[in-house]
Amino acid sequence: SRQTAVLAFDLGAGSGRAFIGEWIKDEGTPPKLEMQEIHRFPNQAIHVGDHLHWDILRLLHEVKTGIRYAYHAGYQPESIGIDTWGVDFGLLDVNGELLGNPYHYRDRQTEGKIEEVTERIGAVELYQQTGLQNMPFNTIYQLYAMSQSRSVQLGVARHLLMISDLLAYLLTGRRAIEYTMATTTQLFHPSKRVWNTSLMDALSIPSRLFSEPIQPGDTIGPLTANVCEELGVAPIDVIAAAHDTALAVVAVPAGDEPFAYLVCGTWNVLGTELAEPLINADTARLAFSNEGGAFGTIQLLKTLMGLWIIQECKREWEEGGNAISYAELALQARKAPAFVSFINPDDLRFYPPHGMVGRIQAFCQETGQHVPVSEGEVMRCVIESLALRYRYTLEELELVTGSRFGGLHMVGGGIQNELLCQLTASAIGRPVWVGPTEASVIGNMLTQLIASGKCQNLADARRLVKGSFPVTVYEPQIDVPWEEAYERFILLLGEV
Ligand code: LRH
Repeated sequence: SRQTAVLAFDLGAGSGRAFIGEWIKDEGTPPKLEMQEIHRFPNQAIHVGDHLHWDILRLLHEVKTGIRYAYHAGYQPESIGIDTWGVDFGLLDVNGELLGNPYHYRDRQTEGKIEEVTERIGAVELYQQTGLQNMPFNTIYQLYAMSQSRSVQLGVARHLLMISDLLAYLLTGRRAIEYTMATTTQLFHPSKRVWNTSLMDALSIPSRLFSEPIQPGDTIGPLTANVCEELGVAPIDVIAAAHDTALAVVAVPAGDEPFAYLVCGTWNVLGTELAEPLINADTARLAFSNEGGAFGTIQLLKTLMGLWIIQECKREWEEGGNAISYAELALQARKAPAFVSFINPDDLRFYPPHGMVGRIQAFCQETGQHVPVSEGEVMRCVIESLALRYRYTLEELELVTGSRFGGLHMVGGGIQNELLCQLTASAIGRPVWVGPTEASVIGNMLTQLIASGKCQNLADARRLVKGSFPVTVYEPQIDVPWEEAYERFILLLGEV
């Protein structure tokens, strides 16, 4: 058999993971991808003074540890890919030194900045030029906030790198900004596919920071001699992976037909793959993003509240002395009565950390609903609301694209929540096809395999996913009054 090993790092807001992917080709059978977990580590946001930061040096350390572990486990990967969440960045000075710790996208410096920027640019113009949903944490608002507060770092910075680019730079010494990550900044022109320097000028964001993006699969460079010596490894090439969301879509086991997907993690990203951006009055009104996908695709999507609410509730209960597992929470949610109270999960009040249970209760109180108290009641309320929100967004997606999707592909860590998958199928009244879980990791591996010629293209890569990982189908339950629940939920979206 012929074998190739690649090493993929996928860093999310809660944890980072390293996996070895082995591409295996035996005589007479289609190739297969097998994966092996090498390392897993927490990613912890840190409050410093008034700000919330990522601990970038700890993350660098963990990535190095992952490389070392891969060697210890007997692998000699051909290449390494690192992917992370979007929008966040590090700034380098003229000597290439990192200026400070990157801000966390939940840092409060961006509060009110959507309103200020919209005031300056105009809502219609802003969407026309960026094709992106206005999320308060988008890079544009972070940089605008820094510029407004006369950030010294911003004043002396020469280069901006997104978090994945930054980690690659700290390992290789090569500065490159990858295209799909660039498209999460809201400073990139979606159809011209260049940096929007006039928008930067209008907001006093220095355009000198941004270099021409490279594409997923392009080589960034080999590990530096220092890193090789420190880790006792060969100068392996680091390959540009892509935005974690873009990579998760690469790993959706879809065929040739248009498909809808939900990437389920701390965030939920619901969308469809297109060849060209779709920017019109409907996509503007409904706030759909045109993010760059891997291999020339455009991802028309909406970033929705994800499992963050559940993660925060769990943490709060734990801190209150009630250490309860996800499995136990799911069990209690199953037992709790259905359709009692709903929240609008995308209400901005649910974005910041701490006090989540109280905020859910306040929402229910303000909207005249039963206030959930037990863990099971709170979970039931959140999971049903997420499922109803998916239906709402899927219908919006169908409205703007004119497609009717036969079902929904669900990928990402959140699909381990079986109740969420089942309730989603029921809420949308169609099947959901669930898997794979480690979609971003797999997409990362596929990008490396396309770069080395083992996979021909995106369609070929998706065939490899289908041949290598199982998909679970959830059918909608029809004996439950979802329609009535959905009507109540829609009323609620307008209310707060
Ligand atoms: C998901 C994600 C999403 C957004 C958010 C900040 O991990 O990348 O697409 O960009 O993080």
